[in-house]
Amino acid sequence: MNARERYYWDLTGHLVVPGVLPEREVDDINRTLDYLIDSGAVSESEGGSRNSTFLQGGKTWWSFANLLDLPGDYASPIRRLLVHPEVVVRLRTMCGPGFRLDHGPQFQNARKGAEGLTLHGAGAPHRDFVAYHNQAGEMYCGGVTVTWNLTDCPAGGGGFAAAIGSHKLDFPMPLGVRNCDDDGGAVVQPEVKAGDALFFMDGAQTHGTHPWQNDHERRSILLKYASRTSARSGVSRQLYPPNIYWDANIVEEMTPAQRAVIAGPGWNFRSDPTLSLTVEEDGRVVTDAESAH
Ligand SMILES: O=C(O)CCC(=O)C(=O)O
Repeated sequence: MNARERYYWDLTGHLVVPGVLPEREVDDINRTLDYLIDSGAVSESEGGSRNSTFLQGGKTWWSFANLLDLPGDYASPIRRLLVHPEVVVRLRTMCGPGFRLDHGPQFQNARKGAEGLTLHGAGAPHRDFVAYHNQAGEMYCGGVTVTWNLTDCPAGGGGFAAAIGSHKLDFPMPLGVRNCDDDGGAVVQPEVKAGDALFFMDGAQTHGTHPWQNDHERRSILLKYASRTSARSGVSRQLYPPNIYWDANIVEEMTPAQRAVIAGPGWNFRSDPTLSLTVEEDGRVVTDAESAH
């Protein structure tokens, strides 16, 4: 990652690296995606424009959650993306050595008229598992997504959109930015070409999708990486139970509060009150599930 890229990444929260995949590799991946679409394995879903006027459109998204779960030859071009050297050199700087794939690779497609997706993620409120900071010349980001583009996304034609610098913000996101109806020029939808790799601070940067207006399909594959110490989603929910990490004799006699603190990492704990602790007025430490509040 050179000084120019570092500057742009730190300033904006995303980075387009042009021309990473040669045409031959783009074609290989497109063949895999053709197979996926022809076999009917993709699911059609709403884009998530909610009550936005700007983001409105048709229900014309196709998606597939885990492209590693494809038969033999179809998965090979996707596996190569996992540790592509152009990704590795940059993620070492962006997330620190030891970054990992948290979830994906997921396929995202849009056809002409496809609605957009409201913007989400932000520097504030602080969320440790995706937060960005920069100290003493070292950068650190809990969650970075690499989007591989298999078709062109001309600027202004729809696709990935982001609020520049929002990963450093300390103010709540205005509604006009979330729904793109009145973004005051804060949101950009950069040009990305087939074969380019787009990096963005997933969760720290405010980002989403502008409606797809191009005649050709959008085809993007998103790999959701995390720093080694950050567990965002993916399999983390299944890996919470303390008995995955500790022997049965250690876990068996423990109180629910003791079990909560030896459970595994992940951010989904917010929806599971048995995994977070609180101190009651009488000084007892209990899980939120047990708490009287
Ligand atoms: O690439 C896009 O259109 C945006 C994807 C997105 O919002 C996400 O992965 O959270």
